[in-house]
Amino acid sequence: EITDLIAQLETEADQQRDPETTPDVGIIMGSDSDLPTMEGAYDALLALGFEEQTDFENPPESRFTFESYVISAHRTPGLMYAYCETAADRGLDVIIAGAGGKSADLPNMTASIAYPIPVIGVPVQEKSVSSVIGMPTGAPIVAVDAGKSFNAGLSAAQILSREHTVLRDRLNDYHTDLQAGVGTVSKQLHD
Ligand code: RP5
Repeated sequence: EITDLIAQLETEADQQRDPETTPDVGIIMGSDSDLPTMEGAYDALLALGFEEQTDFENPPESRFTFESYVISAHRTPGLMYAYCETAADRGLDVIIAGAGGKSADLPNMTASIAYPIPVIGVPVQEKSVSSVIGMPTGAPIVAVDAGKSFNAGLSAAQILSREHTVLRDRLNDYHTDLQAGVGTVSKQLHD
């Protein structure tokens, strides 16, 4: 099954599709068990009007899309290489990669292999931080705080927004909404 998936990724890369029809953001994680942490990235992108693209051949309606895969640096290294090496030709602009445990190597290896596609690393646990962010000079990764990934989704949209004004507007709206509850006296405390 892994070999089928690798072949599929290579076929998709060969198609050289119009970037408007390919996923913009790839969300990958080392295990299904990372999903509760990685859902924040989905939530942020969905809130900004992205849709999940589950079928590479049939893009959803939204211009902005993401895909997601479970890929393990240790259990499926061949798949990790194939995903990273085909990422640019498959049209991805940003990758969000999360992994947990002390050997959280998926984000850092993805950043190395998929370079220069920007990779946003999500350390699924506190103990994963050093393996996600501890990169040698010349092999950069950007990362968010441990255990939550909403900001990773926002950061991915920020990167894309440099090219897409509509995303810039949506991020500004999000920021305005965010400020609405700040600086006011908490009603809850006074009720
Ligand atoms: C890491 O090992 C994964 O990213 C996950 O956080 C951790 C444990 O994986 P499971 O044993 O739950 O599949 O590579």
